[in-house]
Amino acid sequence: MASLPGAGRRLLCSLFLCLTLSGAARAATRHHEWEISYQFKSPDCVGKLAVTVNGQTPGPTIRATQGDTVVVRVNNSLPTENVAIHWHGIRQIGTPWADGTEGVTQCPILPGDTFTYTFVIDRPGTYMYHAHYGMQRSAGFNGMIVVAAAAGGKDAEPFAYDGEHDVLLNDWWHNSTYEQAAGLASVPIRWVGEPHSLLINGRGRFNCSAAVAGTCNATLPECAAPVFAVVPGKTYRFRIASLTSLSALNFEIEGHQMTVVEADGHYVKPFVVTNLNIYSGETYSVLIKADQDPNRNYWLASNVVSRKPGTATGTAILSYLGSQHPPPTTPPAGPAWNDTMYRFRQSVATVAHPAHVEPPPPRADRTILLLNTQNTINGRIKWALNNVSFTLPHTPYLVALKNGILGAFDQRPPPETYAHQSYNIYDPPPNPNATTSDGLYRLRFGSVVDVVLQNANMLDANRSETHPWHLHGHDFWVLGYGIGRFDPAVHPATYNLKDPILKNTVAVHPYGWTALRFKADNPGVWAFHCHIEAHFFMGMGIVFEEGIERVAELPREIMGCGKTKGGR
Ligand SMILES: *[C@@H]1O[C@H](CO)[C@@H](O)[C@H](O)[C@H]1NC(C)=O
Ligand SMILES: *[C@@H]1O[C@H](CO)[C@@H](O)[C@H](O)[C@H]1NC(C)=O
Ligand SMILES: *[C@@H]1O[C@H](CO)[C@@H](O)[C@H](O)[C@H]1NC(C)=O
Ligand SMILES: *[C@@H]1O[C@H](CO)[C@@H](O)[C@H](O)[C@H]1NC(C)=O
Ligand SMILES: *[C@@H]1O[C@H](CO)[C@@H](O)[C@H](O)[C@H]1NC(C)=O
Ligand SMILES: *[C@@H]1O[C@H](CO)[C@@H](O)[C@H](O)[C@H]1NC(C)=O
Ligand SMILES: *[C@@H]1O[C@H](CO)[C@@H](O)[C@H](O)[C@H]1NC(C)=O
Ligand SMILES: *[C@@H]1O[C@H](CO)[C@@H](O)[C@H](O)[C@H]1NC(C)=O
Ligand SMILES: [Cu+2]
Repeated sequence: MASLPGAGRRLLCSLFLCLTLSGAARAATRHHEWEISYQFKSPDCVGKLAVTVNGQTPGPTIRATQGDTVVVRVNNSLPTENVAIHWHGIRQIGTPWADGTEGVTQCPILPGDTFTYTFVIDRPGTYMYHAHYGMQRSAGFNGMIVVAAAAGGKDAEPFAYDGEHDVLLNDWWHNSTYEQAAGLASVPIRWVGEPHSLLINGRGRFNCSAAVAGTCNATLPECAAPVFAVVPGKTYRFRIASLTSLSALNFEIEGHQMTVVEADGHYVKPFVVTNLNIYSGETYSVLIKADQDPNRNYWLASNVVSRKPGTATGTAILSYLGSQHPPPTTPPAGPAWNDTMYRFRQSVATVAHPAHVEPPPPRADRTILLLNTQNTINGRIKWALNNVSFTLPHTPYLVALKNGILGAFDQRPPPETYAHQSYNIYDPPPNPNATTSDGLYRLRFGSVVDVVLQNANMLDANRSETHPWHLHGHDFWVLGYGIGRFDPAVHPATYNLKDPILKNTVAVHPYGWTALRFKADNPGVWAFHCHIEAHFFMGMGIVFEEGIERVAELPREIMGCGKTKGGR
């Protein structure tokens, strides 16, 4: 790896930080030791078991500088549960085995086992990490990765600020993830419903009079509102990340306009909003100026949009006073939850910063159209792409493909398109029966791939949800959005090929479509899926392989489950 110390370089080491110095270039190796365990927590004042990193939920923020190598040694101290950790937004160039996607890039880390993730962070920006095993993410296993730009490099920020705050948004249920997962797989489905609370940096506030007696304590410091201190007249960068399991959110800072400057690690042509829509798996940076009356505090608020809300506003305090004193107002309730066009406009407005445009290749070598539908299979509710609901194999694709293990997954590739001229996206599926598959799409190395995600009606009449799609191992150019039926003969002519933003997660709006382009130039096997925890669990994902022959020898630690070479 480029940033490991080489001959002729000086190595400076403290306990957890080594610096490699060679001329002006400076890359550090940042070591972390993580113990994953269950702990009793009360993030919203209601006690519950949570999966924690070194006793915390959210876990510690990883801070690094572009070019650094991050080493995380993980001890799985969960007594009866596997673990895998995904580094969301980090492309894992040269280290596809460190992507942390159970079933795709590695076997799960067993209880009592230790596993070390080592990867280079090649770009500045705001990223996240979270569990990628079953529905474990929603048990509290999540955190942020904040990467500074290399000093004086070409990726230096095209904006200035005086201070910085990190905001991790989430939703939270009192039901265990086991109850939730078993409920989703039940016939009939037992749906957990809207979140009990919305969390900001792991804190929320449930109304204790609605809780089971003895489970809720509103005066616990653990669930006190987070406080973000500001000094009048200064400009702050807020890094905002969402790892919700279900909810699309709208975020605002009462009385303060926000200038959007970064999305998923890429600089945005600045635009001003009073409310920011943020979908699970996305990150944004906004700048705010502390220019309001400094004799009071203001609310930070997150509200559910896109689904009919059943959860109180998530709140925190913007403090001019340096105190926890609650603002004198009621927290803002956000925009109308069903105003799709308002959210659509923000999506369209998010384009690359003029000084940081990376033009996409002018045309694609291959186009995959994916119809997103809700379906039934043997009476169970599922999600499917082109009528195929995804299941994870027991042998990780990366291991099966690299080591030539036969019969580990369905060798038939899933369909590349659907009857796009005749399918009525506004009606429930006329025949909702779909099939399951663990087949994957194999991409020619270096080819340019377009994916168009077409949203449709769910099983219930007149309902279509927002799906935030996340691609591992790449950023994609967001070429266009539409509402209605995508027509391959018409809409590609409307694509933004001039200054599209690069992202790793993008919304597909209700009854809408979203078109993406990426280059299949990162050897490995990469998941592409809806970032709603329940939707991926119910089959809403696919997998791409590219350049497997270029992947270096796999570390043995990722193997050992499912079929093994020479084994059964
Ligand atoms: C992880 O496990 C190893 C081996 O059992 C142990 O030496 C180390 O202290 C543990 N680290 C943490 C953070 O628990
Ligand atoms: C969630 O917990 C509540 C209260 O214990 C229970 O009534 C409900 O059935 C649970 N939901 C699921 C999906 O398990
Ligand atoms: C909490 O719930 C109780 C009972 O349902 C209700 O009377 C009260 O207004 C609620 N408080 C808040 C702050 O929502
Ligand atoms: C609630 O939490 C506070 C602060 O930790 C503590 O002093 C109090 O005893 C708790 N109340 C109950 C009923 O446990
Ligand atoms: C949103 O829902 C309300 C009723 O809850 C309805 O009056 C309104 O027309 C809807 N708005 C849109 C944009 O669909
Ligand atoms: C869907 O599949 C079920 C069996 O799981 C079958 O009973 C039902 O008739 C099928 N529905 C249609 C419309 O084909
Ligand atoms: C899905 O499969 C069912 C059953 O084979 C079929 O009737 C239906 O038309 C298919 N739907 C789509 C969108 O291809
Ligand atoms: C769905 O919407 C259409 C058109 O607005 C309406 O005619 C129909 O009654 C609605 N169906 C249901 C089940 O609400
Ligand atoms: Cu979804």
